Amino acid sequence: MSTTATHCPYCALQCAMTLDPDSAAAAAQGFPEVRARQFPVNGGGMCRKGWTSAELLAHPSRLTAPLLRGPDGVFQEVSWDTALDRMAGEFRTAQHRYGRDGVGIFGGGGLTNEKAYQLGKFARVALRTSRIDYNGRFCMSSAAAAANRSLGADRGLPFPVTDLDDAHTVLLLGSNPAETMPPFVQHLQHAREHGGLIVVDPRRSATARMTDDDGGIHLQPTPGSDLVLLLGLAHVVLHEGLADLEYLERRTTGVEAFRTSVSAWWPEQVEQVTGVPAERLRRAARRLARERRGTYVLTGRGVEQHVDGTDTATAAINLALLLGLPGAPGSGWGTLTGQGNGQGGREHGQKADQLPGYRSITDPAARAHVAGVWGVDPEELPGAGIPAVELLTALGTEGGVRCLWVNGSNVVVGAPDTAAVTRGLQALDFLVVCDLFLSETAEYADLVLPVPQWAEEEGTMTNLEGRVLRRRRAVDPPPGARDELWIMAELARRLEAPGIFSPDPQEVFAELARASAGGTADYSGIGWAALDAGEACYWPYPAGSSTGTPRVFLDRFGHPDGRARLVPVRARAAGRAVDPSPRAHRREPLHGPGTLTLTTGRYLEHYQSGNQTRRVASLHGARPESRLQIHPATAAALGIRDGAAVELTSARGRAVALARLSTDIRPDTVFLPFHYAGDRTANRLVSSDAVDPVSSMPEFKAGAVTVRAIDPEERTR
Ligand SMILES: Nc1nc2c(c(=O)[nH]1)N[C@H]1C(S)=C(S)[C@@H](COP(=O)(O)OP(=O)(O)OC[C@H]3O[C@@H](n4cnc5c(=O)[nH]c(N)nc54)[C@H](O)[C@@H]3O)O[C@H]1N2
Ligand SMILES: Nc1nc2c(c(=O)[nH]1)N[C@H]1C(S)=C(S)[C@@H](COP(=O)(O)OP(=O)(O)OC[C@H]3O[C@@H](n4cnc5c(=O)[nH]c(N)nc54)[C@H](O)[C@@H]3O)O[C@H]1N2
Ligand code: SF4
Ligand SMILES: [Mo]
Repeated sequence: MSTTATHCPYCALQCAMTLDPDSAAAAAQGFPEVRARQFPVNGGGMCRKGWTSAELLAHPSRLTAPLLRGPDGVFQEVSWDTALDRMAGEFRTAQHRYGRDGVGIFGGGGLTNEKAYQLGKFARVALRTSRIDYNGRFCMSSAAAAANRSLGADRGLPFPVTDLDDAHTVLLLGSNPAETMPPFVQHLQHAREHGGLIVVDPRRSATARMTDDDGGIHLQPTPGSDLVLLLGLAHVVLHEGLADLEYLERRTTGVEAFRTSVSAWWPEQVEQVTGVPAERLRRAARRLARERRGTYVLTGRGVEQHVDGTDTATAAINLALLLGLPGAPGSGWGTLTGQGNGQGGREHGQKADQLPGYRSITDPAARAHVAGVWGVDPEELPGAGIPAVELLTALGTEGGVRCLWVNGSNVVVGAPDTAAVTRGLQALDFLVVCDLFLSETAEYADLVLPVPQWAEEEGTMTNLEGRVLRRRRAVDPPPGARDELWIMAELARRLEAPGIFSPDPQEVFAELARASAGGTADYSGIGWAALDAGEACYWPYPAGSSTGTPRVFLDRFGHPDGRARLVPVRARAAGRAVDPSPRAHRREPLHGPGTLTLTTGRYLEHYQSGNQTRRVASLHGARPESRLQIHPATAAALGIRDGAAVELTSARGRAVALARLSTDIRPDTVFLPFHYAGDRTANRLVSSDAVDPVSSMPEFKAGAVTVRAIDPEERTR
């Protein structure tokens, strides 16, 4: 009777679920019963994380009161008034001392649209700081930059997921949905049965294994060489006359410069750089070009989280354009968005250079429009801030942020070079963290504020298809928790901020819709009533529209001339251009002798920094340890046995893990999950020195490490 229809708290698939707090099972377990609900994206399925998500609602280590660090360094529970007075006071002091940019905000792609929007507004209007960015910078920024540059708009999947149900050929680049979005795999079934699943991954991942039967193709390049692989696929398509010339003529610009840019990349040259056999590459290209309708190109973090991630994502779009896929019925290009609200979270102003509706903060017309909605003078809005890596590396320094509010991220585990991040957090004058649990980041805070969880709040989320969904409250939050909209309203009052900061999510959504009007991500026609009625609200959904836009780009691309751009991109290794000439066709070794390439990623059972899933008993039980996936031949050469303790060392630091020998990985590559804390943290090894020049994405997927067996005693907690 009292069941609530909502969506999973975790990833961007946003599987539909029903929560029942009153069933017999709920009474027995002490938290709501979770049931999967029929919905197009999940087809009634869910993964283990979704099934166990409600366990955290009643978790004993939930934060239930504001915690202020006392002079003795110990957290003490304080009242909300004390906490907010202090927070507002610290903001004021830091801005008085260091200027407006002395205060910064770090948001997250898991926040509802309302919270993400209000956070961006709070930064620009209440604090007037430019220093705001968020963890989506580590996630979707390369794919977003590429889509904006090539297609003029960034909606992760520009078509409904269910369009894939009819696909006969799907190229999946650096994406492992069998572990990262298990119910999504049902949409690949048709392609799989037709021998058309092509997976590009240096590991024989759970997804790559799906190509084993039915004649699919697994291409296993060395990490970070995907750009070359894509140039090679484009070369074959052009050389063999398989490009869709009519489409290129009608819908794109730049084809001639593009042709020149790939001309040297014969499959044999590509093989030298990537290790992918030339014939397999040709086979993949021919399969992709077989029939336009039913063919899709999709990317994931494996190709995007690199210093050349934007160019690699661009190369994937270029290939799709050559084949005539984007915006053509029954075919397309897309990227699989990651976090629960990774799509909506990148549209409404958490990003350093952005205003709501996917507008640019440097565009005078956008500033005027949004300032009008906010009731402030456009002159008062700050300019563009700095991206996450820069923001985090300058914490506590001259000219850097001195007082930081982290809301929806666990940077001590999820950000690159965690030792440097930790030093930065310690150098701050004041750190506030809002979270559900005392995360590794919150442990460094001066003030920790407890917020409600997904099933305790109302709001909206935008899933990986750009479809806006309702998140609904099924149970009350713990008495001491307060949601961020209320927190921002209280702070705005204390800071005497202009404009309105409503604590009511429905009011905030209505304002967001107005602020987004006329922007790329236009929500102005979406009302909560339509969302509650279960309508499929895909953006752009301008006021007056009755359907929104399930498929963008059908008639035109987002650029003013309506055409897509073929953007020529060049292959680089470690910052140096790769020479495709036959004489120099070996790629410069990325790393010195004795080093292995470290790539990082995910386990099915854990979510991101693990702050949530490491607390779920059955998930922790299934994956209690970080395991280094290493090829048996490599392990043998290093004297490493299966299950042995190992230490990884990079230029940045060291981390420990247990070895898992597996022939599913290239001998030159090792894989580590990034879900673990302390000395297991993979990001202790990841550098923040080099970032993608366009997106500021760090290199998460191709680092240089040495590995050695260690005495189990050395593997301390
Ligand atoms: N279980 C689980 N699911 C999740 C999440 C989670 O933490 N846990 N997080 C969510 C989020 S935020 C995101 S962004 C998505 C991410 O979803 P995915 O993109 O699927 O996740 P990853 O495991 O990071 O990377 C995918 C694959 O890329 C491969 N790879 C590594 N380096 C390279 C390379 O250089 N080239 C190529 N071609 N492949 C490479 C890895 O071996 C891995 O199998 O997952 C979402 N879903
Ligand atoms: N080495 C390596 N590093 C990576 C990646 C990789 O592949 N390899 N992937 C990157 C990617 S794709 C991503 S998305 C990032 C994620 O990086 P993180 O930001 O570290 O990810 P989460 O663990 O999701 O952190 C979210 C935090 O917010 C809390 N939280 C949840 N809901 C709410 C809410 O409503 N309000 C508030 N205030 N807090 C909430 C959670 O408890 C958690 O502590 O990691 C990146 N880091
Ligand atoms: S696939 Fe994603 S949305 Fe679906 S149940 Fe798993 S974590 Fe939740
Ligand atoms: Mo992500």
